[in-house]
Amino acid sequence: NPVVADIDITNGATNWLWVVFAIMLSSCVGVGALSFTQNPGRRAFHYISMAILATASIAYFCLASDLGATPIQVEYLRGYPAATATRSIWYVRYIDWVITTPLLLLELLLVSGLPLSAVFACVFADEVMIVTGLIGALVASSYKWGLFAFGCAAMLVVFYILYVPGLLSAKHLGGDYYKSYFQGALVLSILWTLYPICWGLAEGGNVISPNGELIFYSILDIFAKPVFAMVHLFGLRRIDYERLQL
Ligand code: RET
Repeated sequence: NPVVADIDITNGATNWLWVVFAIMLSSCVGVGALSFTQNPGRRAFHYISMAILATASIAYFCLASDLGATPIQVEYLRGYPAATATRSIWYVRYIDWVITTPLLLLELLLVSGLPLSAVFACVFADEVMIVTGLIGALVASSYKWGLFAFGCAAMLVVFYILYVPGLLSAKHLGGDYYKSYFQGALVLSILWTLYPICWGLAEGGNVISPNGELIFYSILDIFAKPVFAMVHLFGLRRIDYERLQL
């Protein structure tokens, strides 16, 4: 097998990654400041958002400093079907996701009024999704697609809980709760669906370069973390919090 250049060169995306780091850190501080405009009893969602944004800041610090990647043998390289090469797999992003995606779900599900058992079921499916994605990314053979399939099935379980029992329960809480919850669930599910697409093109199929992958995921992360936090926090201004168990 001919050896072609390893596709782990990520120069050039680095400045952009520092920009994303700054966006995450300043949003974290911004949400903290915003929390002071609310009564202490209405700050739980700000604190969850701050935890998410703090985790993302550290993850982007690692990405921008070229930490948290490992070379993995590539099975298929576009243009070089029989080539031997490695690709940088940024495992650090999965460490971020395994912490932040359950918190994002918690932020949303706390508005649904679902019982703790349903919240845990959803968080469990979410963890299956992230961990299978990580293992799949670290596997060189095409068994990675089996892990990817488990991950996608787990994401469907998450969406089922959000849209079936979640919506029903939010409806019981009342119109304003329902509006905030539905808006959050819609934004979240549209954005989350784009992550496995990026995975398939990057870690999975090696169709896009690691630079392209860093840009793709980082734009998604900006929408899924700071932008989602803002949309959700402003959406919550219309509810009275009295029916929530925080
Ligand atoms: C993977 C691959 C396995 C199949 C699926 C995936 C979905 C990942 C998602 C990640 C969301 C991350 C967020 C980060 C925070 O900003 C693991 C890529 C379904 C949905 C929201």
